Amino acid sequence: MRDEFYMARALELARLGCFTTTPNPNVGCVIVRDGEIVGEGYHRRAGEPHAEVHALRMAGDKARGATAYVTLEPCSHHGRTPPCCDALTAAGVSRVVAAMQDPNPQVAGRGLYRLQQAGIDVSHGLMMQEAEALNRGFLKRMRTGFPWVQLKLGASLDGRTAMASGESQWITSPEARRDVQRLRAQSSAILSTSATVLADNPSLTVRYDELDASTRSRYAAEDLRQPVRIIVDSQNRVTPQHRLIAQSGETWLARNEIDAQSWPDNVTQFSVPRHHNRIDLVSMFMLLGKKQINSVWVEAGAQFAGALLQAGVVDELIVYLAPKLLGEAGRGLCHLPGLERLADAPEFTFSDVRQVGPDVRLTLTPKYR
Ligand code: AOF
Ligand code: ZN
Repeated sequence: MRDEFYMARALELARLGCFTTTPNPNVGCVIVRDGEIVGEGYHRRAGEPHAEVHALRMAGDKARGATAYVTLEPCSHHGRTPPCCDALTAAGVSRVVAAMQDPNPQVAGRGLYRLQQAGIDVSHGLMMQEAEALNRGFLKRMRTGFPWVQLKLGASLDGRTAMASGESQWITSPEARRDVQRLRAQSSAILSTSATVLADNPSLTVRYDELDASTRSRYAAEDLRQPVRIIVDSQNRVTPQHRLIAQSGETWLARNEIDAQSWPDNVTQFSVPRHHNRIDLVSMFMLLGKKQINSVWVEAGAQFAGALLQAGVVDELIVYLAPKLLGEAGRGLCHLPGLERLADAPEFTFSDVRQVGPDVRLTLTPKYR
């Protein structure tokens, strides 16, 4: 019970890094001696000290004989920073409780093994589900090479995204849009398509003053990070004049062929193999994984939403439903060409349902067959 209390605190600390650590995971650490928390820390940004180092610095001499609770196996490699398992050993910690192993092939059990070899009492698996939920993107990328993909959709009660005329702005509420800002801010990248860029000319940024107050209390304005904007643009239709090109942070254009125009320094084109004259989505996500993108937040139209689902690359669907009816002439949520039999209809399970302002947010997991 005590162990769970301290691990819950370590998880809470780890969450403070959820807007800033990418491509690194969120990790928290609590050091306890004689029932007293003597050190605490979390990983804030790649290149900065790991959670354990912050906690050990705070604990100082009190780390000797103490228990360290960490939400992820302490690292054993020299990355941007030296191995945490050595730091814990040098500080004289006598017990380490990890919520889960680090699937990073550079660590993968070696951190725990080396602590054990140093005579430290080591265990793992405490509150593992919570620890998994903390780092869906990092863990999926380390295990499979692919990023974690969330597809956002917004619709009326009858599943319409726009009137027949295409008029679509503000179907969902300001509260839903604030929620989207927070989820964008937690993602490594925001992905959209040239069709959306040409139709709406969006900026696809995180706007600090549009985040809700509780998020702002955990995420300082000076730490604001712009997720990479990724645009699927197989026909090279995006131009340097589109609004997102002028935004701070990076923009990556996924294209079949790279053009010779001059683009600002923060814009990169990358070439992706073709699939039926379009971008091959599986290859693209694999490339994004190689580029250390942990998680992708997709905001696009019905065509692309359908293509992602049919390619089987969606990990989670986030649907905001507004309590309005747009009628039968309105445009549908998802374009699924070739779907004729009910038996072939994509199916999902609800993992969360909650009200956001006047709207409802549904979180669903696809059932891939
Ligand atoms: C830990 N504690 O707080 C974090 C860990 O480049 P580096 O040195 O920052 O190493 C990054 C890797 O270290 C990352 O891929 C993951 O395996 C692990 N992250 N480990 O012991 C931490 N952030
Ligand atoms: Zn480390």
